[in-house]
Amino acid sequence: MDRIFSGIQPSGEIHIGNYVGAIRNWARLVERYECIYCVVDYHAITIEYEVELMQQRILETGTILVACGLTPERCIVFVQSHVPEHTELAWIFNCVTPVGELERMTQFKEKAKQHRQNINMGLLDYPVLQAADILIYKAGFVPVGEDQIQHVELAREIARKFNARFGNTFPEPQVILSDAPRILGTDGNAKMSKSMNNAIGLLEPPETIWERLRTAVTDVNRQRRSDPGNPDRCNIFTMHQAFSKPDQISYIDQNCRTAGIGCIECKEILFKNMMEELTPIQERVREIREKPGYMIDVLRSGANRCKAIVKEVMEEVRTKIGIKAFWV
Ligand code: AQP
Repeated sequence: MDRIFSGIQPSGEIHIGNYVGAIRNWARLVERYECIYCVVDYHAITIEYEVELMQQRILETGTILVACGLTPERCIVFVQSHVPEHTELAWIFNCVTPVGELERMTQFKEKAKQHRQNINMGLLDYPVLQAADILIYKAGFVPVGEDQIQHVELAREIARKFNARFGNTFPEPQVILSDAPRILGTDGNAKMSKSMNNAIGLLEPPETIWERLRTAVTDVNRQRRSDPGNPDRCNIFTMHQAFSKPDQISYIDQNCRTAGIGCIECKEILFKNMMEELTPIQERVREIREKPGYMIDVLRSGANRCKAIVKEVMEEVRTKIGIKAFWV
């Protein structure tokens, strides 16, 4: 079975962009692949964060993954820092990665603008650690949202450079995109992000979710109820494509263009469909939270399963680069 790896940062509230862009797809892929999913806490410390909240966020992120169907019976879920070989391999990859490649990464440029007061090495090195996360499992596929395509391309390049210098070791991983690889925020402008005030949280109560949808930007050219709209320019329509049934999607497409329905009616249909999908997840999250120690066991056994895999790969890597303990 081919192996899949992907990760999510515990950098804030998981939102519906993370869900339809990544997590929901991860759950679908467990049937066909050997899947390893990771809460990437070392990535999350590359921006300012609240130390006292981190442990809780890591646990909460893992809980959401399990509640979305990524149970330990179907795949591995673990925390990046629990398997320190990821950072060891990142250091080795640093030594084959040109700095110029990292400086041209779109995410680095955007984050550097957002965090001018803290443009640290970790922010620049982020994709190298990501490459190590993927390649340490020799994963062939990486299911991510559109924003991560460039980083996976870099992981391929790092694999090529390592293989060329030290001999064939790593596969070149391919991206798998979901059917909703880019959801904009409620501002209808920027990518929905944990760190921006434009997200709809997966665990938010229905009243809050409705309020965010009700006020979300639609096609800006549709000023009045009687104006025809353009679904291709409307982020609510993109969300319909992720949450609504095919007949509803074509109903909305046609009736938006002819002003047959207004934006509020369109949002009400979306809200109903969204809650149908989110309510069972929210319930499962509550159930998991009530089982003391359950998540700790999931994450501990996930880390142990990963350690068995990475031990062999790191021995191979250390040998190939000429650095290994003399007694091994
Ligand atoms: N808006 C989005 N639409 C589709 N997919 C998305 N993803 C993130 N935002 C969207 C995908 O979710 C997975 C996990 O993302 P992440 O937590 O590792 O990092 P991120 O892309 O940086 O997510 P955020 O929410 O934007 O967080 P911050 O604000 O902390 O940077 C990835 O597969 C990502 O593509």
